[in-house]
Amino acid sequence: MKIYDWPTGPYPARVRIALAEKNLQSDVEFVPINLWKGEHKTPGFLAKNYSGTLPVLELDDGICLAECTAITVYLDALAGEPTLTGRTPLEKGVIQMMTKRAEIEMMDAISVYFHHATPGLGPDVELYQNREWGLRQRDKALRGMHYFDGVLRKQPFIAGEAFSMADIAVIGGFIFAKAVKLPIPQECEALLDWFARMQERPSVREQLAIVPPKH
Ligand code: GTS
Repeated sequence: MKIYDWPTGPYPARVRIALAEKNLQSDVEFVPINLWKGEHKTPGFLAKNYSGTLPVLELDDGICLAECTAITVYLDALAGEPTLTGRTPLEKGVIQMMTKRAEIEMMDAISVYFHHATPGLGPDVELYQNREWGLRQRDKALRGMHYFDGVLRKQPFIAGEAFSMADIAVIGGFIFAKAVKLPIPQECEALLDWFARMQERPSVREQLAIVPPKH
């Protein structure tokens, strides 16, 4: 298998964490795609992923899977413990719901902030920017952090009693927040405690230790 990725990218980080949790890193070859040069918008890459985003998992027969959630579901089904996407129908449903919520309410909102209200990937890649929209999405992400803080005041993990793909999605949001210098509000104590606990996991520590390359 190949993974088209960008080593410090917050979305690719989600798949790297899932791979490490499932002990599958040695089964994949990482192929770097330079976002700053717009390599993810070339016709060749768009043929692999119509959305022009990373990460993409390419199987040995050439089939490509995009979207962190879809890739994680696939990887989870390949190997044993820990289960990242749930065992019972209810667990599976809740994990999918909370993963999507982590994207809509936090990670994707931070991404819009980055692409619209900061220089983003630079003028050659950011062909349209709407600062007002970006700032609104930044505020939405901050509201999302408060929401997840409330969730974690009642349960140890984002989707309930066990670590899952939903925790990885919020960790991805935190990695993005750090990259765009958006601090986690100090009053979100349960969220910050949870993040400290997440960093006890080697899969997460490994991602946080990667130093962004110069571009
Ligand atoms: N919904 C997608 C997913 O879950 O995979 C979002 C993927 C995404 O936005 N990836 C970023 C990207 O390709 C990569 S990174 O910012 O995390 O490194 N961004 C480039 C762009 O032009 O949007």
